[in-house]
Amino acid sequence: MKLRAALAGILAAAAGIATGELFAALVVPAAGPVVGVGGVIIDATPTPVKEWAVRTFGTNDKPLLLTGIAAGLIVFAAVVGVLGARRRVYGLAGAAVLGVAGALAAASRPAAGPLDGLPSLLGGLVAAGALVLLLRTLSAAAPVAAATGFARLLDRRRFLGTAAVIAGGAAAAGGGAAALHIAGRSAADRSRESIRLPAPASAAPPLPGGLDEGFVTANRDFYRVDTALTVPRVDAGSWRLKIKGMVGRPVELSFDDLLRRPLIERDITLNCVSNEVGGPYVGTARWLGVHLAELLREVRPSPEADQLVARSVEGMTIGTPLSVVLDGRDAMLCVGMNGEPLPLDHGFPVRMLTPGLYGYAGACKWVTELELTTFDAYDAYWVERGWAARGPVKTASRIDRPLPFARLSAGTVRVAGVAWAQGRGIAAVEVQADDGPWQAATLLPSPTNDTWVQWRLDWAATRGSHLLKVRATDKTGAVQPAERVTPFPDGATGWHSVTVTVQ
Ligand SMILES: Nc1nc2c(c(=O)[nH]1)N[C@H]1C(S)=C(S)[C@@H](COP(=O)(O)O)O[C@H]1N2
Ligand SMILES: [Mo]
Repeated sequence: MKLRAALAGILAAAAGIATGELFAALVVPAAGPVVGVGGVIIDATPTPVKEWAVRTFGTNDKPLLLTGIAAGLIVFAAVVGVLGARRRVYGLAGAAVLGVAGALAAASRPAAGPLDGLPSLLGGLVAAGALVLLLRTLSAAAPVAAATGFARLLDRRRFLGTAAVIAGGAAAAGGGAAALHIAGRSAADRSRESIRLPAPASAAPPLPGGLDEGFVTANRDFYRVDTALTVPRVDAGSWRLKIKGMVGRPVELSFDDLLRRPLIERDITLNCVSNEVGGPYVGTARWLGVHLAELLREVRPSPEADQLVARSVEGMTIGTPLSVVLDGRDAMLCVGMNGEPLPLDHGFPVRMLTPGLYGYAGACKWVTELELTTFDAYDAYWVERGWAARGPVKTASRIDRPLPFARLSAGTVRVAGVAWAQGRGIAAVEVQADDGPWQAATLLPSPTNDTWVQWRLDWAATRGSHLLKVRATDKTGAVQPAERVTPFPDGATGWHSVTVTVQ
């Protein structure tokens, strides 16, 4: 009896959630209950926990969060089922809690529309109805002790029959919602595939010869960091960019308007402020886009404005110092990445990119609005969560070869890696084995100061266990600091090291 009641709770919740998801997919595609609740959890998660999750699970952090939500829901629904079998109102209250919590979560999302609470409310109603139907088959039964074997069998069949119908309905609704999402994704894919990017008016210089493999990061290997539980699917045809706020002449641009402007093409390294020393959240691509400073001058920013806030379709906000965007560097609105339209994951159809700033401070993906304002007047998403308002990248270097704990043979060993200080450029990289002297590595040519530099050193490896360390010096002459600090609040520092064994 308890088992069946718990199962009733779980099935009713599944039916409610699946109906809510189907309704959302049909009417308000970005407002599914699960994504709404997940988004609230992500935004409310304290920064240290978030950092730990990104560090520990990387890009798997989101599937893991969804699994966690599902597990929590199953336990909650089972308890509601058992309580509801005792007193119907407990069951109804449980369904109401689910529906209202989902609706509040959806309505509180930064990009929420007026209908976003509806899918969850509908889901709550369906869950309540399904629960009542299932519980009725239980309570209609004669007291178990008095029931004959035959009565008990009939009873169980009534429950199983109702349960099967509700499970089938939930599966159909859930399947329908999933199919609609896949169709939506392929609509965005089709929009992306139909785009022909114009040739740049100002092409990137050809890459210098003699680079090692991996100077440019392939799109599929490019790290991805964002708070979006599902990748926003934007149709380039209906995409618009508003430029507004403290400007003399606000404008609204379409994707074609952007493509009609002279495009620049640049090789730029992008990295995440959350990257640990030696970490993977850095990559280099050849970006194609509109020069942002030129565009901004046309809207005539007020001299009082000092912050450019980029807003994305899913409600992310990223604030960039206006002086940085206008100081002559190649801040861009990107439409292309490595010869293709931007991949969906990397901000299709348009993202911002500011060389020399961490992604959270200058690289808004799926951007749809640029507002000129002041730092006093507005804190962007990550700044509200304690990260530094301005995010210049710190000089960093990484050993990519040999791998940590590699077993090597004595003799000449090639040590190699990358170093970056976008905007300033890298002047030198040095490697130290144990307490030995710092040895100057060879720098491979780099096309501009906005990309990383590949370096290599042939090291005379002797038997034993060794600690290899790397440090870089930027072109202002500043040596990368040895002191280890965590990524929070404005980027990690410290020298990357690997331990190897030489036989
Ligand atoms: N809309 C949106 N843009 C965003 C983010 C995000 O969460 N949402 N994350 C930022 C961060 S923290 C980084 S490091 C870069 C990562 O860009 P990538 O995923 O293309 O590598 O995007 C930035 N732009
Ligand atoms: Mo980031």
